[in-house]
Amino acid sequence: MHMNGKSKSLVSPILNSRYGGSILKGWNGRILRINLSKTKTRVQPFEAAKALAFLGGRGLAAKILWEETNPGMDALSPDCPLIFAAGPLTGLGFPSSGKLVVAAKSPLTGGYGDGNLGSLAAVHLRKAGFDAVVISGSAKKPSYVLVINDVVEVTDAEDLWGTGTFEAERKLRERHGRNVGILSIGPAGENLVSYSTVISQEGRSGGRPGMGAVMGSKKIKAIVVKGDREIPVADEKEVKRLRAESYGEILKKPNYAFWRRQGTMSTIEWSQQNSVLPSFNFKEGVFDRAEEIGGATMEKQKASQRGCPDCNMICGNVIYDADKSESELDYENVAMLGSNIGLSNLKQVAVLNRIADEYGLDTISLGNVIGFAMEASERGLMKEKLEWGDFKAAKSIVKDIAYRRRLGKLLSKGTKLAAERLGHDSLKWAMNIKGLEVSAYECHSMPGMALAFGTSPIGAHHKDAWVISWEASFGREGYVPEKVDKVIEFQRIRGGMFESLGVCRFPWIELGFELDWYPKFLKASTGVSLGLDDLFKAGDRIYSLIRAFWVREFGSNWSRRMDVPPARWFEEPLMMGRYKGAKLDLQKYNSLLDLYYKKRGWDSRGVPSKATMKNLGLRYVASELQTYIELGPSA
Ligand code: PTT
Ligand code: SF4
Repeated sequence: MHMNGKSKSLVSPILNSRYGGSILKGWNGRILRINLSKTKTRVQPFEAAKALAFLGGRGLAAKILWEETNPGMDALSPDCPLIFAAGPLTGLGFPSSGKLVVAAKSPLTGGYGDGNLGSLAAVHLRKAGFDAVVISGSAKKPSYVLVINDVVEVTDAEDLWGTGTFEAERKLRERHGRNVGILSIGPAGENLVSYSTVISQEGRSGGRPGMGAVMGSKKIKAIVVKGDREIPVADEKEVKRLRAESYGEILKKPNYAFWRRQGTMSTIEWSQQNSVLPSFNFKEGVFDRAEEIGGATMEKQKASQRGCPDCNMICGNVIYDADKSESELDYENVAMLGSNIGLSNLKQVAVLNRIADEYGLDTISLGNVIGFAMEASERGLMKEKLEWGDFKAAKSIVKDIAYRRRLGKLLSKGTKLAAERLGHDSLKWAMNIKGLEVSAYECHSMPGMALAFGTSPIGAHHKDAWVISWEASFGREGYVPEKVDKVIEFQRIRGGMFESLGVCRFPWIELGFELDWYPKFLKASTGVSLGLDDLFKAGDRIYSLIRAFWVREFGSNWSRRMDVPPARWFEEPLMMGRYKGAKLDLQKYNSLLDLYYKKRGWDSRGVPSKATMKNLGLRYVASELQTYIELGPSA
């Protein structure tokens, strides 16, 4: 093993390899456990029954968090585990399968938190023989974890602490070679900013609800992983055949060429046309200078393209920013750090985006807190002067947030806490749900998307149910049952299946790559025949388990109000654009929420009933949950 001469190993390097692995193929059947406080590593089996019920990725992470946390635990305490979980399709070379989930109790929301990122680390983790790595305890001093197949070390990282993620990754590559996977945190994670994330490959970020801070609280700067083993599969010939055929199928999709040119960036134009581009802290859904930050403008400046491993749709578009550095753009980043704060110079937006990656801050929450501060300043609620679109001020706030100083200290805890401190009516326009800031879709006239945000398992994130483009064509302003069905359908596919199999959802959502491929991939690699319905049922199981986690955390403070979006969307109509005058109706939103609960088998508080949990094989969850809150027998 290659090691830096100056590094010191803090943990016995040889793993206890007593567990040979899964009786099923496809899964490794092994979870790497690292306890930093006890300086111990071990391999825990990931049993077949658990794998079949929870698949991997988010499902596995939710199960571990349910079992290994107690309600009320400080998310940043050493006992709270930090989980990196790949899925059974990760690392097998299927299209867009280089993904993993990073999960922990969230220091931002106090509930379940996770994120999904594409990284070589996902592929290497699986090839090192693991399905997941779970880190608990805390190192005594800054360290990084090095996993090379079965050899694990926790190594001194004092020379890396304080560096940005790009520099840390560069240095670690110099030390361990180009062909390793690296996940790191920046100063924001080290300083425990509540929405700090884990970064990889200078432009992949995961774990919006503060997974970076959880890693920082354990004093872990980075995880470096290298694996060169074959993952055992059930039918090697079929895996090879499916791989070749499916990549070819993606190339044939009509939207492929355009996607390669613009990736997610064309959503700026789409959102503007549909009056859902968040502008001026979600006050409006149109931005008069949207064109300047749109996909077409990006294309003219595009310098190169990057992506996750094992993907022929690579979608990270790189431009040179105003500081002449490379910055990888995506829709959410540009909307939140552009129109939402009134900034229309793409190169300046790209600077904010790049430094967010270097400090390791989530761009969505960042665009929200900056927008919130600009609005507070405009209303005269704080002494700092912050004009809409002021790039210089925004840039210095980003740094202050990462180091938690001056105004950045208040903003480093997210909009909910900032509004609670600021007072007046600011909670109404602190754009978060359950404490997680809303991602870049304005919902004054989109009740279905508002419901998707309201019922997302991590707080207001779009990844589980991006129903907005369907809703725009279906009939946007109606409060009809079809919208509830669509939210649940998408949550099953995106939030359940994709998050747990370890694959990217873009081939399906952006190009129409058929869902039927995934059961085929799973059968060939694991030998197990799980149809889409089985995968959706696993999704429902995972959803109810995560909901139980939230309810257990909040106990008698849990309320359905936690599934309701901020007051701005209900009380302040849009003042501009085609949908001028539009706002959501609270009573009607609540009737959609009631129907959603009913269809999920949750009661009128949004708590899964005993019967629902029993049907999903979660009887043990119900037994425990009812020691915290009374459960209804049926919904
Ligand atoms: C994701 C969220 C998103 S969703 C974006 S852009 W998007 C923002 N990206 C950030 C970033 O970049 N830097 C940063 N400092 N903060 C950022 N915050 C925001 O984080 C990403 C792609 C994208 S680009 C999306 S939609 C899809 N997301 C997937 C998902 O969630 N699951 C899945 N199975 N497949 C997905 N495919 C797509 O992946 P979070 P990535 Mg991200 C720089 O992590 O916490 O889930 O928040 O993963 O590897 O960067 O790929 O218009
Ligand atoms: Fe990553 Fe984009 Fe490929 Fe998805 S489509 S795996 S986000 S590069």
